[in-house]
Amino acid sequence: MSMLKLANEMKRSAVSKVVAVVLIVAVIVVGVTALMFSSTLNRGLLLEPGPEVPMGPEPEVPAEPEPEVPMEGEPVPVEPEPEAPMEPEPEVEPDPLMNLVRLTLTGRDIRWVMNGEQNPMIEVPLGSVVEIEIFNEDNVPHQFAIDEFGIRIDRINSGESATVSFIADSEGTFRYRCVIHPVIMDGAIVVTP
Ligand SMILES: [Cu+2]
Repeated sequence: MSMLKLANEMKRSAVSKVVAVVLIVAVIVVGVTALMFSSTLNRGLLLEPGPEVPMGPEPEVPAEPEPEVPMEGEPVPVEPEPEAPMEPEPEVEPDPLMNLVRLTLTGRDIRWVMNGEQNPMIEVPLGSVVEIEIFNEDNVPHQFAIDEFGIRIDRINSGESATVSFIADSEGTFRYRCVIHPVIMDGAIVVTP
């Protein structure tokens, strides 16, 4: 082999070596770059929010209506109680236990007549309410009176009538009469116990 050939061979060998080194370096660079890129990618993946895990829609908690708490100092409205209907006060009525005696007395022939009897004796229980309806069939006026019970009604003219009532609250025998004809229109009322 000539010297030139050898030189060429050496030169070719050197070139080969350089190419090899360059290739190696290139591979290293590419590899490192790839690693760095990978690392960056991983970091990025780590940092970036992962794929969203599909979460079911959050169950809506129904908001409980807050009980209305009256503010302090605020007047609490008080519902007015329904007014009880006013009951009318019962009118004072006569004691139902009280005995009511209804009588009819007629002035006829200048006498007091009851059931055909002239100037009859009238008996009533003590404490009874005595109601006497008086008719005047005579042509003259009559005037009924019982002094002990303070009764003296107005004159009853011919053909007219009147009613007198009183409580027989005294026991005994009393005189009833006509003020105008006291002698012949005179009877007794007996209040019995
Ligand atoms: Cu008379």
